[in-house]
Amino acid sequence: MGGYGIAALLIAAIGWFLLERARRRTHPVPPGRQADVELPHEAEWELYHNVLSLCSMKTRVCLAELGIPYVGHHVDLIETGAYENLRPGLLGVNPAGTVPVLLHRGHPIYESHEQIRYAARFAPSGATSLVPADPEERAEMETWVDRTSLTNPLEEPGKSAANAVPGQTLPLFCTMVERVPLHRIVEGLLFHFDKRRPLMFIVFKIVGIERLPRLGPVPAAISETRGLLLGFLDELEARLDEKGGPWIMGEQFTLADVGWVVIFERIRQANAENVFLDPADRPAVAAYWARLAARPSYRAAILDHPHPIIDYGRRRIAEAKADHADVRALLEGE
Ligand SMILES: N[C@@H](CCC(=O)N[C@@H](CS)C(=O)NCC(=O)O)C(=O)O
Repeated sequence: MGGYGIAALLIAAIGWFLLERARRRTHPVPPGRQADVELPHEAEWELYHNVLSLCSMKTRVCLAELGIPYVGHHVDLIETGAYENLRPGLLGVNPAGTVPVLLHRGHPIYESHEQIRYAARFAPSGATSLVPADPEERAEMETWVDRTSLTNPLEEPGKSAANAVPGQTLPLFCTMVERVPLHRIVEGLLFHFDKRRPLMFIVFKIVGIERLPRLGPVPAAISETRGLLLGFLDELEARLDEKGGPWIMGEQFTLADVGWVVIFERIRQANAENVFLDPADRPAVAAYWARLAARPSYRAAILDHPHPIIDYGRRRIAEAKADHADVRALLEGE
């Protein structure tokens, strides 16, 4: 190919990239129900979600607890194999490019903590109430909902248990990404709104979990967030002891409990139950998790949404811990 041919190809590639970038441009969206946005829909309630995403799991648990039927649209994130969230389909539903998005009669509701509050408020009549009737108790419940709300885990890992848990998810990302082709991650490098994430996935794919203990700031992030998460679990243990359970607000199962299901589930997926959920360390928390996992909502929202890549990631972490003392020390804080 001559010089002209190469130049034409280069111009075409740049043109394609600029066009695609414009089509996939993201921007922040305000939280809550968007009264001025109405999207095509077939059911009263619809959910755009991902099997692994913490916030998606939370909204699914809430909908299951309320007995709200919904049409689900699964959206792959790179963790489960592709950047579907960066393609025009999902961007038309959420220009921020994230899941979950709950649709009620075609109006999107953004932010999972807003979605669970909204669903609890507008659930069909006859649904169990997930909010205490007493205003003081309601306000107290809100402080617990905040502890399981994901906001900005990179900048504020200590703000909530949900912000601390992504640090404990890094080893899971590192093993799951073994199953994700490199070119799919490169799509993120071109179009993701936060380039740090695809970069991290590429590095994880290249180095593998065995070299995680020597991977720049990663070990420090894992041990810092482990300490933070253990602090939140200590607080939860004290609360359950003080209230006598079975739930955070006492007898009533509320939105405060919904968020913990998915924190515990993430700990299970990351093969870290012995670090965080040992009954010898926190008996009330361990018993609480057993009660949560026995609820039908856990089956409907989590167990009924399996993905082979999650099981693979969990298994690989177990193998790496068994075979490499430094990986075990990093993940278990010995
Ligand atoms: N604060 C938002 C978080 C939304 C969010 O960041 N979702 C993640 C999954 S948990 C996502 O879609 N990430 C896509 C990506 O980073 O590529 C909520 O609670 O809904």
